[in-house]
Amino acid sequence: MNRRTILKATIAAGMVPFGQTRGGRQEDAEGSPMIYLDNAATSFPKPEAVYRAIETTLRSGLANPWQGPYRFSAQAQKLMEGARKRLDEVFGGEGPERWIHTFNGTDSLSMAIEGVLKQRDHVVTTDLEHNSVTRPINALERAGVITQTVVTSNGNVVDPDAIRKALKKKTALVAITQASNLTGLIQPIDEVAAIVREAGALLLVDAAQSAGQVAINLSETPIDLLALSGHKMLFGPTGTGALYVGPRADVRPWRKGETGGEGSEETPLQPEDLPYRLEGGTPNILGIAGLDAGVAWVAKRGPDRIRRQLVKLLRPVVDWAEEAGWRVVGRWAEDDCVGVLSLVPKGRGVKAVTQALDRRHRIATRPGMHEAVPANQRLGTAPEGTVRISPGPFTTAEEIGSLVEALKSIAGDRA
Ligand code: ALA
Repeated sequence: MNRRTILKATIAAGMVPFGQTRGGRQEDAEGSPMIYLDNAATSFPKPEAVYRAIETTLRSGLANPWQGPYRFSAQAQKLMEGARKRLDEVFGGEGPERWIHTFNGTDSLSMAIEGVLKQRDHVVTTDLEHNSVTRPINALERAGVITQTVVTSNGNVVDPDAIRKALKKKTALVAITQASNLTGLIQPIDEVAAIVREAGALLLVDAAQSAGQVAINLSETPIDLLALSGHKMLFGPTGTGALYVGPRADVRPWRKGETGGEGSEETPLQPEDLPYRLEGGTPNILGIAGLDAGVAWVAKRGPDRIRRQLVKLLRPVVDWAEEAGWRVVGRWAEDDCVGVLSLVPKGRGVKAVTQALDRRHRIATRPGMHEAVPANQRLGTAPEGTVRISPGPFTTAEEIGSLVEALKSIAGDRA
C-alpha cells in the first residue's frame, strides 16, 4: 500500500491524520504538501525523538503512576520524576519536586495566579500580556479580590523602571511575559527580576513563547514562578506544560484529587508536599514522555541556536515586507526577538491574506490579535490584528522562499 492509500484508508476509518510528516515536509489530511508556520501556537513537526518516546510509552509504559506497588505503575512514576529532574537541570531550579506537570501554559499561569493571590493583594502586570495572564487577573479584580496596575509599554518592550514605579507595599505579584506572542520581542526579565526581588514581591514569568529559544537560568535570575508551555518550543505534544514553584512562593492547589505523596487517610485532603500538592488526577504520562524528549532535544541543541535559526529564516520575509510597504509590527530585530513575526498587509485584510495563503498556497499562518488585545491596541493593530508567521526548526529556507513568493502573488492581486 502506498502512502496515499494508507491515508485514504485511515480517513475512511474515521481517523484524521492531520499533518503527516516526511522529512521536514508536512502533509495535510488529504495528503497535500503543507508549509506550517504557526509554531508560536504549537510546534510542528516535533523532533523524531519525541515521536519515538511517545510511541514507546504508548505501547509499553502507559500505566497510571499512582496505583501502588506494581512495576508498570512505578515505571510511569519514574518517567514523570525523570522529566521533572531534566527540567530542573535545564532551567537551573532548586529541586525536581518544584516542577509541576500541567496541561499547557494557560494551566501553569492559572495555577500560579489563582494559587498565590489573596484578598486585598495588588498585582503589577503589563499591556503586552496574553489572555492567559490578563484574564485570570482581570477576573480576580472584577470579583473584588485584588487590585492591579497594568504598566504600559511602548508596544515593544516594558521599561523595568515603570515596573519599579508601579510597585506598592501590598504588591504580592508581578506577572510578565518573557517574549511577546505578537511581536516576538524579548523583555528585560533580568532587570525586572532584580527590581521585584528587592521589593519583596513574587515574580511570575510567562515563558510560553521564550522557553526553548531564550536560555533561562533560575539559579541566576530570581524568578519565583516560571510558567512553561510544553508543546511550543519545548516540543512536547499538546496537553503538556510545567510550572516551576520557587521556595518563596506558597501556591494553593488549583486542582485537587488523586495524586502522589502522602495524604491523610482519615480526612482526605491534598498532600502538603510539592509536587503532589499541585497535581491531581491521572497525569498525561504520554505527553510527559514526549515533553521530556523535547526538552532533551532543546538542551542538546541550545535555545539560542534555535532562536537564531528561526529569526534568520524570518529575515527574507521582513525584507520583502519592508520593500512591499507591508507593516512589520513592532521593532523587529534579529537580536531582540524569538521566531515570531507579525505583518499588517497593505491594501489587503489580515484574514483574506491568511485564507489565501492556506487555500491557494497551502501555507499555515495565524490571523488576528493572538489573544493579546492590549498589545494590539498599543501598536495600532486592533481590531483586525496581524498575519503572524512563526517557523520552527524544521522549516527550510526553501519553504520561506515559497512563502515570500505567495505573499508577492497575494500582494499583486487586485484589491
Ligand atoms: N497563545 C498561543 C498563540 O499565541 C496559542 O498562538
